[in-house]
Amino acid sequence: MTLTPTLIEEYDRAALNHDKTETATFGLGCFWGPEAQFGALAGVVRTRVGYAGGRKSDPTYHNLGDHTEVFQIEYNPAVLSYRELLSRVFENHRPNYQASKTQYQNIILLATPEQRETLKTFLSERGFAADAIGTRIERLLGFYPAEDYHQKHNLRTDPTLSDVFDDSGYDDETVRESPAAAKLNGYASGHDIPKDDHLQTALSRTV
Ligand code: MHO
Repeated sequence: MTLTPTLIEEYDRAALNHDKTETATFGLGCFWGPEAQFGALAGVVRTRVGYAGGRKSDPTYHNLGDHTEVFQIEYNPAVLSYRELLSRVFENHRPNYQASKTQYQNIILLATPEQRETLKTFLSERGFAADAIGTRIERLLGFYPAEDYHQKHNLRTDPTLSDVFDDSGYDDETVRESPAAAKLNGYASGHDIPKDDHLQTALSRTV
């Protein structure tokens, strides 16, 4: 089996039948890396990158105002919990440090009271006081998707993978919202993707 447009389309169609997903939003520096890393995880269905945490309306990469680069993941809570996501977020940054540039700050953007509760418990178990760490913790008030060329950035720079999406006739928005693209973006960045995944099988037989 090789990676084909049909395989990608079938993978994405199957993802539509997933149980309800939940959405989590974090900032951990330049958004390209964490979008790929978290996109590779089992249970993550979709990813996108964007700008949040500030007040400026309609920010763009070159006119960001007070916003921060963030990544947003849609995940299946039956497979992956918000708590597990928090564990990974804390493996991926130093809570006692903060970037001086707002663009690259570490930030946890809470979307629901449940997320707030889970974070509170998580922090107290780790011995952190929410107001004593450098990591920003705020309510998610808005999310502005970043420009298309930032979405699935690593996938886009790998023609052997991105050509398959072109052959499927996917436009930029479809790539942004594609579950297959989230996984393959992780793969393109050197992350393992789930072993029981048809995409992984296709890839392991092409290389
Ligand atoms: N301009 C930097 C960071 C990009 S990130 C989307 C680079 O090319 O690596 O801020």
